[in-house]
Amino acid sequence: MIFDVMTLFPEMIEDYLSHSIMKRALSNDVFTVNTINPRDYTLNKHKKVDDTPYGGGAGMVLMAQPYVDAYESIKKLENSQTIMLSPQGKPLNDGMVNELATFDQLILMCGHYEGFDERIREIVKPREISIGDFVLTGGELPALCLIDAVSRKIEGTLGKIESADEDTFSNGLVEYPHYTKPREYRGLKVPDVLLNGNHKEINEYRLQQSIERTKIKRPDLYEKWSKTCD
Ligand code: 58G
Repeated sequence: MIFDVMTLFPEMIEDYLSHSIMKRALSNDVFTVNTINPRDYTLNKHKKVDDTPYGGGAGMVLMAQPYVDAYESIKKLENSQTIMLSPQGKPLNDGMVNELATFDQLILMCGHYEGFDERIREIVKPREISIGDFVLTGGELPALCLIDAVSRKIEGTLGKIESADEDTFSNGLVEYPHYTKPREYRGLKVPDVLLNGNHKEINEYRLQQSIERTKIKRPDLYEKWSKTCD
């Protein structure tokens, strides 16, 4: 899988991906991340990528030409999709992440300032995705959220031990509580059931905990989950 990230700040993308599990997956060629900087496609001598809005108002708007030319310079694979990260997009969820993981290439468009000249949308016609109902100063964090969430669904990113299908949301429930050493910390003990080696009992306990916690912490998810159970 290839992620092509259009961004004015490629270091933001590269820095995050140079750590931990992302770094391991990249060095194992599980997926590839390229950055494309629209500033490299400017035609003016000051490499200006933004300008004041027609009609007035605060802030700057990203100019169409550098973004469109940068977009057109990207080699498109057959099974490819272009995504603009924006608060106007459809909110990302686990189902969408699974669907996005079926593409061979995702082109991610990150904006800044007050957003994009509308003609970028009209020409590129990207799918718009949001990571939640709030506004950020740039699309890089949402792009990284998407890359992280999608890449961990790809075979080879996570180890067997870190498997994604036991996680919150894959079964519609939040996760059960986890414990590690020591057996007692500040008088708080690890539940006995986790120490007895009976895996049938452990699985039952964990499922019960997942259900209870979902009911309390995420009643919205619990409603959905109980409906899929009838
Ligand atoms: C309004 C404001 C429209 C994604 C800013 C477009 C991107 C939040 C999300 C923008 C983002 C999200 C400029 C900065 C997009 C542009 C970017 N903020 N919720 N900000 O996924």
